Amino acid sequence: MSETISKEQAFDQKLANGQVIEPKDWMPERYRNQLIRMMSQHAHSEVVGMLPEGNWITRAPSLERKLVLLAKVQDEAGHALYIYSATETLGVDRKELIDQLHEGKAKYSSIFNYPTLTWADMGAIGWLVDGAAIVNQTALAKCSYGPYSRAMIRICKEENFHNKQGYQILARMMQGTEVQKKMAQDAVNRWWWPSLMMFGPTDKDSPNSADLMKWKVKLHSNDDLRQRFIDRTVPQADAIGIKIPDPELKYNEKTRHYEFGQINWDEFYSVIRGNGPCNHERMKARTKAHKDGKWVREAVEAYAAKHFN
Ligand code: BYC
Repeated sequence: MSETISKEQAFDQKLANGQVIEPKDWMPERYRNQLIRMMSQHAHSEVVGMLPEGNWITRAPSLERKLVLLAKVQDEAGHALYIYSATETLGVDRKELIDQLHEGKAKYSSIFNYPTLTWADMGAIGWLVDGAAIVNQTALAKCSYGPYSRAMIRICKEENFHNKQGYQILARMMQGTEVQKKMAQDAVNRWWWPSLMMFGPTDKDSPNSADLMKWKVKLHSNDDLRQRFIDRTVPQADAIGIKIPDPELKYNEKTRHYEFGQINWDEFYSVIRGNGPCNHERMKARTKAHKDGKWVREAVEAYAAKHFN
């Protein structure tokens, strides 16, 4: 005799069986809204994330470096498009999400509110920022929402290229002159702590984690992923002679993890509330780009109306 189960029970059972939720499946409103929040923030981060690196395209030190950086920044635009599309499968309009960003109502990753002062920052961003993103996104590639997890699989492949090109920039600089070595170290000194903040507040201060973990959107906590990033990154720093700017960093033979110093959470909250070094500049550049791109959107719409309707 088949037992009828409620929509909620069917949803819970799917999650318990490790099945993926697809757009047409029933889902609790809170699951939908949490995904819209997190995925749209992620898409916005990819868009705003183009600005600090885009700033260096015209100043790349060689044609080869310029080509690589151009390709990387274009990849970030692509990531935003995949994630906006995935978010739209939840029944929300992309324009609405983008308006929220421009009106300062939506968040984007804290990391992109720091300035890129030298060429070595391109190395530090690729190595540390994309490195942190890979750790976070490799986990999200197995999350419970199908369109998001599939977008992550492709994005992670590209992030690996980004990560390697950043590491290679720094490795090369560390084999160069004293000035180049100093520049590479200075970039890491400035990007290390903000990269650790990318994983979000500590588990005890993370209001969204309980729901997201219950629903298997997050498979690991903020602190677990941060630790994973540190454990894989410190040996990479050692290999090229970069010093991690944390006097308390030490390897614990028993736990087989690195112990690390205090993250400045006051700085993190100040940045996400809009008071980081470049928040204002980033939003100004983004809203200007949107305004300047109006004719392109109109042309695309006119073309689509003529040829596809
Ligand atoms: N920055 O409860 P929590 C890239 C907010 S782009 C700003 O732990 P959650 C790249 C959080 O939103 C990669 N805000 O939140 C691109 C929440 O506020 P609301 C970006 C942050 O969602 C170009 C509040 O703090 N990656 O790789 O459970 C060039 C409490 O936090 C941050 C993603 O977006 C932050 N760092 O966990 C190069 C990954 N952290 O919304 C590279 C997807 C926390 O309640 N997102 N907040 O007002 C996630 O995995 C999760 O959303 C987070 C936060 C781990 C970031």
